[in-house]
Amino acid sequence: MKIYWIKAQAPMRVLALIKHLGVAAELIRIDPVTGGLHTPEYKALNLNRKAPTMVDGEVTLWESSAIMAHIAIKAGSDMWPTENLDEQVQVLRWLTWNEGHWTPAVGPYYVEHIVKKTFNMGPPDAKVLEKAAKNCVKYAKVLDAHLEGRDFVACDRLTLADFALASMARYWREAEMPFEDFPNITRWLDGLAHIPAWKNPWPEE
Ligand SMILES: N[C@@H](CCC(=O)N[C@@H](CS)C(=O)NCC(=O)O)C(=O)O
Repeated sequence: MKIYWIKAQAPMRVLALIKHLGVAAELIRIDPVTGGLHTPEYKALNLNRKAPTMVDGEVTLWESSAIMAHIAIKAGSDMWPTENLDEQVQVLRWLTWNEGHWTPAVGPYYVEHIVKKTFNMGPPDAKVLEKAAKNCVKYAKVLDAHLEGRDFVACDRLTLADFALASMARYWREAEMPFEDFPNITRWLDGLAHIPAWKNPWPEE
């Protein structure tokens, strides 16, 4: 299995999962700054020109949730439930919510404070952040209420939903996400930080 990755959050979920489950894979780092996502070879694998992309034998996949499901199935892990389909639907619900609501809600903070710094793209844009606050709080309320009395997002155990949702928010302090009034979210994020593969998802280089 080959995983093409850049140092950003969608690929990070996949890298963390691979490490957590001990799956053997060739991890190929791409430099987005020098056009690595726009080469003819990469576009032949992923016309979105985004990372991650997985190639496993005949299967080429993009979208981190789909890649994580493929890896979990292959590893026989119930982080993507395949025996109890009600559980699978619960995980799917949160993976979908992540793409549709959570990522757009917290993404601007992550991009302005973390991505720009990582790739030397200049200072955070205060106007973008000001505009983002209302949406972020709206969806943080949803997640915080759901996490009341829970340590994990779905199925009372670690699933792909935790890695997907937490990836955008793990640097909430540095990214200045307005989570001070959402103690269940910050407790959950701090709890995940105890998982070694989550704490250090990046490959040794
Ligand atoms: N929904 C996609 C998101 C893919 C995506 O947007 N990847 C970002 C990194 S988190 C990327 O490749 N950005 C590089 C660029 O847009 O040039 C997934 O989950 O895989």
